[in-house]
Amino acid sequence: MDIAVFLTAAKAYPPPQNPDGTQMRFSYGTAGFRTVGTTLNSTVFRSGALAAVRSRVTGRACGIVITASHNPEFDNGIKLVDCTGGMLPTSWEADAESLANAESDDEMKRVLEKLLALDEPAESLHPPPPPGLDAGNIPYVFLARDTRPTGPELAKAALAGAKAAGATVDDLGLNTTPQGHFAVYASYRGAPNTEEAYYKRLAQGYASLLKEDGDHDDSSPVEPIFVDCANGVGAGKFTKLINAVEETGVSIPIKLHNHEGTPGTLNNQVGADYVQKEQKPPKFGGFDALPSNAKCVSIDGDADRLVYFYTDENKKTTLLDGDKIAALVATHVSGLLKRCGESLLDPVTKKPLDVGVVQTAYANGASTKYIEQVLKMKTKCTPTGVKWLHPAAEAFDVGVYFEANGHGTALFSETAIDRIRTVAENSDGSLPADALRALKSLLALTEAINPAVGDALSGVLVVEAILQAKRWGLRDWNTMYSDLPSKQVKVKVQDRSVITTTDAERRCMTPSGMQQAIDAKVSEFGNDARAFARPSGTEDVVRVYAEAATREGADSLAKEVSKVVYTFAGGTGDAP
Ligand code: G16
Repeated sequence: MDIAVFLTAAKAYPPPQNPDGTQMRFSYGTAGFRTVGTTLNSTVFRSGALAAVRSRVTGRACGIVITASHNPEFDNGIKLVDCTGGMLPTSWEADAESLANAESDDEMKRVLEKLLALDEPAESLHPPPPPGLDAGNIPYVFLARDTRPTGPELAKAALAGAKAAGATVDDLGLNTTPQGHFAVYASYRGAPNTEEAYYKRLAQGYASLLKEDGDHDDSSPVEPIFVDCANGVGAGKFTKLINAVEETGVSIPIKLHNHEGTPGTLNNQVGADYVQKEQKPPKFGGFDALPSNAKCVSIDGDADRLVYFYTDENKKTTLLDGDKIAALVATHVSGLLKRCGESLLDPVTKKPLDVGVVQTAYANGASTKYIEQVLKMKTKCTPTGVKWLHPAAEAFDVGVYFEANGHGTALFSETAIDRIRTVAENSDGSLPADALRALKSLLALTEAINPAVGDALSGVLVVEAILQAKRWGLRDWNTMYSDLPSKQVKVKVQDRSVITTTDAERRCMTPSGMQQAIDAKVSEFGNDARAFARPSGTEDVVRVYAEAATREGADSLAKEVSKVVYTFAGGTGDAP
C-alpha cells in the first residue's frame, strides 16, 4: 500500500470539529462506528482504508456496510466485515478507532504501518479457502449501504478510502447487512456471491426443508405473513427472495408493509427494535386493521433482525422475540438430531455432535430455563453484540444464537456439515427412512439460513418451515414457555463510558456503589427478579433491563434501577 497516496486522498475528508474547535472523536461500539450521519465522512473514508488493509493482511476480500441499522434515519454507521464473513475481529477495534481519530498524517501512518506489518491468517476457526482458489485482486472490498439519506455520500467516502488504500471495490449498492456478510463469506469459499445466488440458495434450502419435513405434496404455508419492513432496505430484497422461492415451485405468502412508497420514515415507531422494546405493533403500516391473531413480523432498517408478533381479539399483543426464535430453532435441530439416531456419532470417539445455544443477559430467564431443562441443551451467555455471540456459537458443532432483539442464526461447523452429508450420501439403504429425511432436513437448514450473520429474510424462511413442519401457528409456538414479564428502558447520562461491566454485562464494576444499589433494588422484587444496566454501543444511552414475576414488578424494578443509574452515572434531563 502506498501510504503517501492514501494520506493525500485523506485531505479531502477532514475530520469534523466540535464547537470548541477540538476534533470530534468517534468510538467503535457494539457493531462498528455509529452516530449522526453527517459527521461520519472522515470516519467512513478511513474505515474504507481499514477494510482494504484487513483484506491485504488476510489475503482475502473483506467488506463494509454503511448502515445504522435500528437507529433513527439521521444516524448512520459502518459495519466492517471480516474475510470469513463475520465481524471485524475485536482485536482490531482499537486500531480502527485510532485511525478514525488520528489528528495528523503521522498518527494515521503509524496505525496503518502497524496493521500492514501484521501477518494474520484468517480466523483459526475457519478452514482455509479451498486449495488453488484464486483470491482475485487483493485487496478487495465489498461495499453495501442501506436507504438512509446520508448513505450515497458515505458510500462514496468508503469507496474513496478503500481505493486510496489500493483496493478493488465491488459496489453492491443498496443492500442488506446480511447480504454484505454473505458476499464476503461466499467469496472466501469460492462460492457464488451475488445477491441472486444468495436468494436462490435460501429459496432452495427452504423448498427442501418443506419437502423433507412435510407429509404431503404441496407443503407451502398458506396463512399470510404480514411483514413490517421498517421503511428500510429489506422490502425490495424480500420481493427478490419471494420470486426466488416461487421459482422453486413452492410459495411463501408474504405481504410487505412499511416499504418504499408508503408513508412513514425509517425505524420511526416501526421495525423490530420498536416492536420488541415497546412490546406493541408498529404504529404505521395498517397493523391495527389486520384480522385478530394475524401472523406478523417486524424487521429492522438493514434487515438483520426479526421478531414475530400477533394481536388477539382483546387487542393484546404477544411478542415472539429472538429468544422464542432460538427456542424454536433449537427444538427443531435437537428433534432432527434425535431422529438421526447414532448415525452422526463421531466415527472414532463415538461422541455426538456438540450442540449449544448462545444468548446474552437480555435473554428471558424462562427461555434459558427451557433450553437447559426441557431441551437439555447447553447455553452460553456472552456480552451484547453479534461479534461476541457468533464466535461463541462457532465453538459448537451446531451453535444456535439469537439475541432477544432478534439478531441471530444457526451455525453448523464444517465437521458437522461434512458428517451429515457423508452419512446422508452413503446410507446404502441401511438407515431408517426417517433418519435419512432428518439428515436431509439438517442439510436443507444449513442452506436456508445465513451462515455468516443473522438475516431477517432467511430467518422468516426458517421459522416458517419449522412452523409448517410442526403444523404450528404462533399461539402453539408461544406455548413453548411463558416469558417472565420484562421491561427495557433507556437512561440518558452525561458520559455513558463511566459505566463498566463484567460477567457478560450482568454486573457493573463502576461507578462505585452502583451495583450494590441495583442489587438492593432487585432483592425487593422476589426470587424471579433480575436487572442490569449497561452502556449501549449503538446509541448514546444506558440500557436498563428488568424482569420479575409480574408485569407491575418488572415495570417498577426497571424504574427503580433507572433511578439508580441516573443518580450514580450522572443522569441528564428529567429524572426517571
Ligand atoms: C447492533 C448489534 C447487535 C446489538 C444491537 C444493540 O444491532 O449488531 O448485536 O444487540 O446493536 O446494541 P446496543 O445495546 O449496544 O446498543 P443493530 O441491529 O443495531 O445493528
